[in-house]
Amino acid sequence: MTAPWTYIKDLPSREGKEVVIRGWLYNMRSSGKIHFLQLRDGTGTVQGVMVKKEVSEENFAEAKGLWLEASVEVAGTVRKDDRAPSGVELTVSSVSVIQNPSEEYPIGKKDHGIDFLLDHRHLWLRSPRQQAILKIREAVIWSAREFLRNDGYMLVDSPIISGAAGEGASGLFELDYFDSKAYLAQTGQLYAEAAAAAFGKVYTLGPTFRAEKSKTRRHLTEFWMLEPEVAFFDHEANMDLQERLICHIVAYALEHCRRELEFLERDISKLEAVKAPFPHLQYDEAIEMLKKLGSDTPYGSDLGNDDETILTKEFDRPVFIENYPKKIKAFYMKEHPENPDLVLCDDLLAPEGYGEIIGGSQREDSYDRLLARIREEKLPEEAYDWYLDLRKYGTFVHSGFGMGIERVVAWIAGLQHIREAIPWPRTIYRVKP
Ligand code: NSS
Repeated sequence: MTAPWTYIKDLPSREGKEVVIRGWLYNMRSSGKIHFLQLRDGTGTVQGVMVKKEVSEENFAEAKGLWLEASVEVAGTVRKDDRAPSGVELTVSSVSVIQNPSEEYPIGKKDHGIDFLLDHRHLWLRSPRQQAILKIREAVIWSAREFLRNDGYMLVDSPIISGAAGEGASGLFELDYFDSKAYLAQTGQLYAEAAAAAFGKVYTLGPTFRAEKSKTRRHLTEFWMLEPEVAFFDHEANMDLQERLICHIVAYALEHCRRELEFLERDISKLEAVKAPFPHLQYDEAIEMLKKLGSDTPYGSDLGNDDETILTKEFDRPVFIENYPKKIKAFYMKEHPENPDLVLCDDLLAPEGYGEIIGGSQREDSYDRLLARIREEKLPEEAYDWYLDLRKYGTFVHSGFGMGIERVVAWIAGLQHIREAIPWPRTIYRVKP
């Protein structure tokens, strides 16, 4: 009888047992009498020790001819080994080759340029660094959803093909939609607002698209956004939710992704400092502070990328910037009750130079003022008739925000560039693979 197929992560509990593992050869060393096979199966890695005199001659020779990334089924006995990271290794009794590549694996040990690696993203995903990052991404999404669900939020999916711009007319991907035009969603927000009137506490989660020509380490043309929207939450309650959500995500990553964070050499003490309460700056205070830090961004302009970098290096935890001038923000934001030139909104900026991870606001709930804003911005009124209906039939104070998944992952994982925070990055010059 053949030994049972076992995942590498489960090997420590199978000491002394015979097992079969299925996976790939990611490295090999050989002394002539012993092959050291480095094996991985997606759940972990283990060293297989194949001793010439303990296996058949043909099988030993066959193993020697394996190229990196050969797919294999390896039978052996699990042995305790204190030097191994997982505490075990595998004494190999046989290697059965599923497929041996006929040429050398393109990603070697030498340093490859970023374009080469991105061209080979389909293979690059197999590297330990990319696996660590994508596990952190999965943990970010999972922990956010867990937090929201436990707090009574319902996931309501929003469409990707839409007839109206969610964030203003610039940066829209337009597509031919039979006899008319449609757009790829820039945000699920407007739909989340409608859902909030049905379910109270909701969120959307999905890919969003921006035809932005920004070639920065913070911008993708396709990125994932988590967007809570809450009935009867004002601006203050909205920021409180953001703070609690971010604290939960960071705490979850510290608890469940410690190995990945250590592998990435993330300074964990910096993440441990992320505790409520987060500091708050009003927009004008942020501009003043930036001036002192050497920025020449004038009052009335949005913060630039460099502004976000220098400002957030001053903080050890995320910082809220509140109440921006109306003229640089989206049409749906509620006017500030004490200053009609401002809107009730916030951006949450991650520390250590990372910058904006969340943009949120209280929404304009007056039909007349919202219509006036749509006209002011010269947006096509007929595309927003359904959105205006929300203010016609039982309008309500409500607020929400969008958290950029890749921005949060890049910050938590300590990445230089957002492109590694998504399996298949889409940027101005890249739609393949
Ligand atoms: O444009 S946002 O600031 N806000 C919205 O889209 C609102 N409609 C969200 C809402 O209130 N429901 O984008 C929100 C976040 C922003 O803070 C970033 O974290 C992320 O989305 N974001 C991006 N990530 C990657 N690449 C690009 N281009 C990008 N744009 C925004």
